[in-house]
Amino acid sequence: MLLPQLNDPKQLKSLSIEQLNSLAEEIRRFLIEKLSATGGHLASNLGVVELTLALHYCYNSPQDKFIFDVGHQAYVHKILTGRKDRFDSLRKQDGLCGFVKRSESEHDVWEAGHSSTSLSAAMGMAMARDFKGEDNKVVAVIGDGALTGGMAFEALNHIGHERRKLMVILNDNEMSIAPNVGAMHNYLSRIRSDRHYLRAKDEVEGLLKKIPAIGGRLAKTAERMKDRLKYMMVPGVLFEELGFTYLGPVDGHDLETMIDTFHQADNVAGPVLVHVLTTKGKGYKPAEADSYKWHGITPYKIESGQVLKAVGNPMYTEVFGQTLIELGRQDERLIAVTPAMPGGSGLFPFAEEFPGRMIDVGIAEQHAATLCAALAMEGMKPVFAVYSTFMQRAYDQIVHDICRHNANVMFAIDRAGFVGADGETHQGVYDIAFMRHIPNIVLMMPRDENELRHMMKTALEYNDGPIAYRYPRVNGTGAALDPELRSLPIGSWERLRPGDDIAVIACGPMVQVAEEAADQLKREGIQAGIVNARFLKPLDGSMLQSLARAGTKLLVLEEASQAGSLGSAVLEYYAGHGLHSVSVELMGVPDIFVEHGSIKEQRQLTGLTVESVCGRIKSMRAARSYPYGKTTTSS
Ligand SMILES: Cc1ncc(C[n+]2csc(CCOP(=O)(O)OP(=O)(O)O)c2C)c(N)n1
Repeated sequence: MLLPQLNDPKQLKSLSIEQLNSLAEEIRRFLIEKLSATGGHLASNLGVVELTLALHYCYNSPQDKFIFDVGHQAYVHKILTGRKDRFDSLRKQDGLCGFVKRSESEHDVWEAGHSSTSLSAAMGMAMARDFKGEDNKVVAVIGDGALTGGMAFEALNHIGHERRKLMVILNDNEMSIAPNVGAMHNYLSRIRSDRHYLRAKDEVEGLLKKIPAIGGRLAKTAERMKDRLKYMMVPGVLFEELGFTYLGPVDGHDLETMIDTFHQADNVAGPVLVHVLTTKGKGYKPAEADSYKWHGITPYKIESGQVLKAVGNPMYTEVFGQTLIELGRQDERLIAVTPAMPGGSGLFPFAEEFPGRMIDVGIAEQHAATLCAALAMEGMKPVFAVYSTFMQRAYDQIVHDICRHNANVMFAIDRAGFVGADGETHQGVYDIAFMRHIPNIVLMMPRDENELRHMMKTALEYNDGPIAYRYPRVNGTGAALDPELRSLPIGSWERLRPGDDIAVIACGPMVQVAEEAADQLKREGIQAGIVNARFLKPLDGSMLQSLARAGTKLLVLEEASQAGSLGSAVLEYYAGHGLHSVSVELMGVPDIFVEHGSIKEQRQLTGLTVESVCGRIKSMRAARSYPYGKTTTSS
């Protein structure tokens, strides 16, 4: 056993290829066992065991910089850099992060979570190195999925132009989370499958030079023929034309070849792209057979591969997916657009019923947004199905192409609120703040899955511009689902409970938290009102006016960044209407990045719990009010 003694990647350098291979097997067993208890990104990590070993064998981390795109495939790197003993805490509160994390280790030099940033980061580090006159290596590891992201293309363009020394390892396993899509993917597949035609570029050029020169017009034709031949025979010529030296494709599970290829890459002066072919899920049969399912997995039984899932009400995502089918039957203009998350967004059943009406554009949120704008302007009914966190990428396209055009795009914003184990890079807590100030858009959030269905109907029938519904990554409340879908009046809130002199204005799952708090307070003789702020934009002005007239103290409760979200909107409303004496307090996500843990823990950490709401309401009742949420406890 080599793994138990391994604490520093330098130890790898004295190992033979044979030993490295047996270490690879130990690491696989370790991953399969540890993740069976914690869950995590198993398939991606099983695929990069040899690749990561070869990197640490050939280079000297942390002087040499390894940048992992997305950062979900860095478990092996963590094991090799002294963190194997912390794997029981993977993705748990205060435990090992599921992504690269600089505070964990000096070997973690670049953090991510969102894809396609690694090449820009590598370029920045290579430039800084050159400016400082240093000579360390910079290596970016990017998957074929992450390569579909626009940022990656922007960086390739720049790197190829600058021609600085850096290495890009393209980890090609043909999968994004779902099977990879796109023309680049098709190109890589051709390289994979046409391997018997492949020759090194020099060899092909040498061959072509042997064709005797001829004069005149014939020569031009011959030159064109030579170019064609080169394109047919040289693998990766596209990357060569972009300014990279292309090496590969190499078998990403053959350590010896990979190490040789890395040494070869070291002798190249400018940027090198090493194309590595790997099998996602390598070494664990269930994961190899269905790497989509095993990309990110919950705990499982090792022998059977049976996944242990908590039972509960259907998730909001599932209700969305099913309801979209109902709506798709009603309106054949409805199409769903996903940036590489067809499964996570619950769209597979829709795609099955309506082949051709679910469009996976790859990891391309910006493109997806603008595509939706154009589809809408030509009379289609696009639903942009996107996670709140990844939508951040498309902010400009939402402003410039969707909202400015007032295009009839529907947004299905999934994972709105805390997301749990994926942690700070994935929290869906900013979209209210970065959407609600954009002219033309309507923003909704349902308090339960039944209301989500009505919101989806509302969105489909709304023809006055962009409209979004956002929903959380949790199980539904178990609410009965109305068979008939209806449109909600735009901007209408719902008064769920009357109160004495205090009311909670809440949205989404926080409505349930408010209800539980109100139940608890009722037992203590306090009647707290509850308002379901189901429209985050426009607000329900008449409800806000009537609350103000009644002198009700207000607590705005939301699982979204306190700065700029619903609470801010309410304060702006009262300020804008000269209602300066209304007492408003805010409970939302404070000004911090909330790390990995369970959603429950994340709510506890930020005070979005029944207990905290009860405490706040009591203190509000005991306080003398001042305008704009300032309060002071009466003596
Ligand atoms: C901007 C952005 N959109 C979507 C995702 C969700 N996502 C995480 S990993 C992944 C697939 C990455 O595929 P690839 O780079 O090939 O890595 P693999 O897991 O196959 O090794 C996707 C779509 C993301 N992390 N960032």
